[in-house]
Amino acid sequence: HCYKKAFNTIECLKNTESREWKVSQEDVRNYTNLYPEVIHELTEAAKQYKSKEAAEWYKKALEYTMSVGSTRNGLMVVSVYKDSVKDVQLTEENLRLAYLLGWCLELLHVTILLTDDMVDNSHKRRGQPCWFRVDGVGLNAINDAFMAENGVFVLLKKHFRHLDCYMDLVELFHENCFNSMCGQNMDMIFETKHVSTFNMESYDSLVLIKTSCHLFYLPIHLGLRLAGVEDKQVYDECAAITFDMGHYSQVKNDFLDCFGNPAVLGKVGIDIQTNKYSWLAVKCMQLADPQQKAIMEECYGKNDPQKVARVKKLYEELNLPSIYNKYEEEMVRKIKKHIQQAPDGVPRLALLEILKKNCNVDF
Ligand code: DMA
Ligand code: MG
Ligand code: MG
Ligand code: MG
Repeated sequence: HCYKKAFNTIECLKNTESREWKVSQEDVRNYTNLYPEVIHELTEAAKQYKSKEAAEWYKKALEYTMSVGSTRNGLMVVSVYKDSVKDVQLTEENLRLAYLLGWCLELLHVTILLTDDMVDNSHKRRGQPCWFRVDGVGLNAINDAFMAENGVFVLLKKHFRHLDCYMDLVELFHENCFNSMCGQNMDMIFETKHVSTFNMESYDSLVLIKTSCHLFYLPIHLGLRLAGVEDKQVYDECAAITFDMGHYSQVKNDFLDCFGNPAVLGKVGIDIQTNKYSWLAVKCMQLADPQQKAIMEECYGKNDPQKVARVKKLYEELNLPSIYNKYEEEMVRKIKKHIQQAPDGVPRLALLEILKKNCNVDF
């Protein structure tokens, strides 16, 4: 029920839907069609130095984690690119570069998800067991995450080296990967904090770095850079918008971890058991009276079904689902307004498209 309600915010965006989106069905098809080629190129790269077995393993890991259906992340790059260049520049060759850059982004995303699931001790991702839980994989997944990350630079070198923006693209990947990993590290450190110390200010700084950087800042800035945008104001404006998008997206992720339907999400939430610095826990501590705080202190972060159920019940007693819905509505409205009022040069249609699509899908 809550899950359904959380999606009602899409209503907020309905009146922008009539316009044509930047990403067409043809883009989705062309982008998806590149998948075998991307896998092939990466596998071939791994085959150098006569490492046939390693290449086969790499292929298996990539095919398992970089699903052909996960187009959302990569297509953000395409959307921004298409919205930032003149129509005459939309040649087959240029679009192909945008799709390839999208796949590079997906590869970095896979890197982060691979390590995230190990650190979070998760069970499922995108509807299947996490890669490290697959028979015979285990800690090899650490190496696979490095392989995925470095695959980004294999593809960049092969396809983008001749372009002026090559070094900027490389730097964007390096910087945002570094920032995201700092964020993941912070997430792990925050997990050891006592729930009585949870506060919104720390939550905001965590989310900015762990989610916004790779999920929104990177794809949007890659698209701008590939398009050759030089206006600093455009980059700054986009950065501000991506921070809010990241916040919105992580709060949603935290909410659904507890109140979402695992069958729809493709993963099972364990934020309560693992003492996560989740928006729900932070909000709960903000609103709780001393008695309710005591319940949290006793039950949060414990791997005990009864205690987990008690925390969930407390969240409901404090009306967190409806507070969440209000947060979501206000945030979507704020981001939408920010986009609409952004100066020319900012890819407004692409950003609205990203906002809309992000309402439907999780990581
Ligand atoms: C951080 O949040 C996510 C990433 C991928 C930086 P999380 O661990 O809550 O994500 P998820 O719920 O998808 O595991
Ligand atoms: Mg996780
Ligand atoms: Mg995590
Ligand atoms: Mg989560």
